[in-house]
Amino acid sequence: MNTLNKENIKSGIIKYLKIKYRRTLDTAKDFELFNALSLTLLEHIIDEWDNTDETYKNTKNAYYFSAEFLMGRALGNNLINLGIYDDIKEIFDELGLNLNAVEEIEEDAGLGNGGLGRLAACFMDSGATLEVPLTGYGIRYSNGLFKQEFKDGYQNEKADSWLKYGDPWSIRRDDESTIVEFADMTVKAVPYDTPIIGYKSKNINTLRLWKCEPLEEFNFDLYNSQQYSEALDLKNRADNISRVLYPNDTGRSGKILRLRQQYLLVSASLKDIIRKYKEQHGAITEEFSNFNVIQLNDTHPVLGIPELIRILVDEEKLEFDVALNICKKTFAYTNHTILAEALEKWDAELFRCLFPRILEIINIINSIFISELKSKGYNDHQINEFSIVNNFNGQVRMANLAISVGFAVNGVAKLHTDILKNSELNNWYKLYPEKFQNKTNGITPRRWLRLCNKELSNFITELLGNEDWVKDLNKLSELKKFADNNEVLEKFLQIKLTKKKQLAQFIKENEGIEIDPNSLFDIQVKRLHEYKRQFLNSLYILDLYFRLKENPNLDIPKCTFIFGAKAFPGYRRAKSIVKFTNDIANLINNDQSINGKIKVVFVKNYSVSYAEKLCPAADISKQISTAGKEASGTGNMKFMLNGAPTFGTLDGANIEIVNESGEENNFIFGLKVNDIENLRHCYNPWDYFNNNPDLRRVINTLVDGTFKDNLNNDYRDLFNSLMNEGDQYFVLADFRSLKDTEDKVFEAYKDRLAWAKKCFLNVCNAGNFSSDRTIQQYCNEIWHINKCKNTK
Ligand code: 26V
Repeated sequence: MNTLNKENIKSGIIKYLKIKYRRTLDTAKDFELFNALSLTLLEHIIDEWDNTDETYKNTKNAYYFSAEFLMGRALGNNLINLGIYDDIKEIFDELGLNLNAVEEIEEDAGLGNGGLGRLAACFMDSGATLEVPLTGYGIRYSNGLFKQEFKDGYQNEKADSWLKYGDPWSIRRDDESTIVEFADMTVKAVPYDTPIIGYKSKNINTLRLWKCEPLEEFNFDLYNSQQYSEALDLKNRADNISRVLYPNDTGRSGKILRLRQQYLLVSASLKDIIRKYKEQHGAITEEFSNFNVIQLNDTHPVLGIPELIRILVDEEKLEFDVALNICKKTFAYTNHTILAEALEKWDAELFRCLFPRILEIINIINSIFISELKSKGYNDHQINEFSIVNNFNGQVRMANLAISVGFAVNGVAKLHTDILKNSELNNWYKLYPEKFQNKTNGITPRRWLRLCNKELSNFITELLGNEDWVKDLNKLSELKKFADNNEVLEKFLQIKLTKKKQLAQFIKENEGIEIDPNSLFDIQVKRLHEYKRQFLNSLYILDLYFRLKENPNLDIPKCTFIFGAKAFPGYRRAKSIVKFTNDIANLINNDQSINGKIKVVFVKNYSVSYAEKLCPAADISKQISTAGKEASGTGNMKFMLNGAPTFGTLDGANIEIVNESGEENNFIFGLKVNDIENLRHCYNPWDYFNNNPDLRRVINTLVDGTFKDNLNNDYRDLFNSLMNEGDQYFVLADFRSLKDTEDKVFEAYKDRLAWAKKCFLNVCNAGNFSSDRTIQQYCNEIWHINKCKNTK
């Protein structure tokens, strides 16, 4: 560390308050302190950042291409990783300032939708901590994921303005801007670099995000001839490209914007990589892939494949087959979902309008690929399944492009990879068995324990005698020897209560609802989707409420059910589930007759920073997706690491979680993948409806007027999804099993110490779910890159 001590931190803060805001310490606002402190720290790491770049120059580098990086807040995490959190806290205390308030003023960088974007952020942290040359490339959306509000129980979306207090950690690098050409417009991609600080390491990696701008601020000629709006129109068209994360892409204009984003990302990033390569190595040859490997985070950046060929052939004058060979050794692809509707397919016609040369290249790749298939003896039907361009409707299938050219394809949890190999992508697996790999996801222990649960972190450090576990999470298994130590378990429970009190306070301030920290906190937070089955959870809670009303002496502990979820703005059913859950919460929370025995809170605007408050406070982590549908899940890992048993189906990474921590320390229920396969042919939700009066009672509330939906048939539609459209996600089939398993939770929760032991053993066994382990596997098995320590 470049001489960071109390004095120069203080003087740094004072200096930046003065030059940025004309303020002094006693008049500074929290956001001004946030910026001044951030700039002070940035100034101190710049040299190490430069040195890290130097260190990586002559070695193989990995690039993570991702349309999403869900970074959350930077300040607290950077303080932890720099190892100076406590020092800064002391300085702030001495100055009579509130560090916590300054941390809380920071807006989340919400440049992602959910798991896929957050995984990218965790990977960045692990890359720097493991000291590997890993750079992230993405888009600097001016507006990230929408802000969620509720009105009459319905979700409303507001624009997110994460930049309102500035973005002190990023540096705009105008000098490294690149030009990106579309058929109908040429724009400038300006890089903004954010340092990724390795935990207690001198390696500072880079996240480079592109902002799209016009080549000229405005067209002077137009302006001069007083065509003001035309002059600005060109600027707006360019600005729009990086304006907002995932525009609604149902219409043609939305699709075009989304494609422009994808092309901007890959074209600018590849030109950047090539510029650096040529500075080091001169002209491009097949050697390129000995120095560069690109991980495609889902299909969103797959246009990078034809774009690299275009650059190599058209600009660097390589032969097509050489360029294609380079691509075959450079790109690897990660699949994050088996849901067909999420696999990208684009009309070739859109490609023709935006980048005809890219379409031409895709067609050439495809014809080479098809002749290979022919020579291997595949028939026309099989070939059309593999084909990058769909023969019948002319659509370009991005996953097919990625798998046919890329050298590796990976799933994100064991079950997910098996499903890809054995069913979804079985034809591809038979064609290229050597390409398929599994890389079970992970989470960074820095943000998801060390930062968000300092109380538990300190206790773990005290028990283990050092902080090595933060960098080597498998060390948590050494805690197992305390699993029967009542004193340790009591202290562990005390910490859980502290975190629950903190969350209760936050919920009171933000949601206006009082919850009892001594009640059981059952938490389900994640994106809202039918397959994740928040609906099943809501129906269960409603049933519990009805039973409680019938029998006020029902033997259950006091419970608080917490939801957090954003629904895609255009996903009607997901939005109806938000409304239904809010209506249930309203009904239950306002019914004095149940004495507050159960409460339901749907927190608004669930985000990374909200997750940091929720995960440490959970008694139960709800992970109840239809088996086979959740590729991995990573929230499940965050809860486990903070000591909450998983209440879940055998799906995604839940399976590995339970394998590590034991079925006896979790609550597994419901249909398994096999059961679902067998049941699918003969499934009739009405059988369950007719045979289970409790289930019938709650489902009927959707159509009997118990709840009102502004007369727009939202509830009727939800009813239909279950009863008249075959209940695709097996909500009815799993209802009874969920209920029986909830009863087991209530029973187990009665024995405080036995409960504490279950929770504690989850912490002990969470080591495998560090993203450090995941990234090490990517390094060893896909990227073939080595640790490269910055020693300067
Ligand atoms: C996207 C969409 C968009 C349109 C509406 C339907 C739909 C359904 C699913 C998705 C998911 C896109 C990819 C994604 O975020 N996958 C998540 O990746 C995580 C990291 O690997 C993984 O833990 C989650 O299980 C997986 O859902």
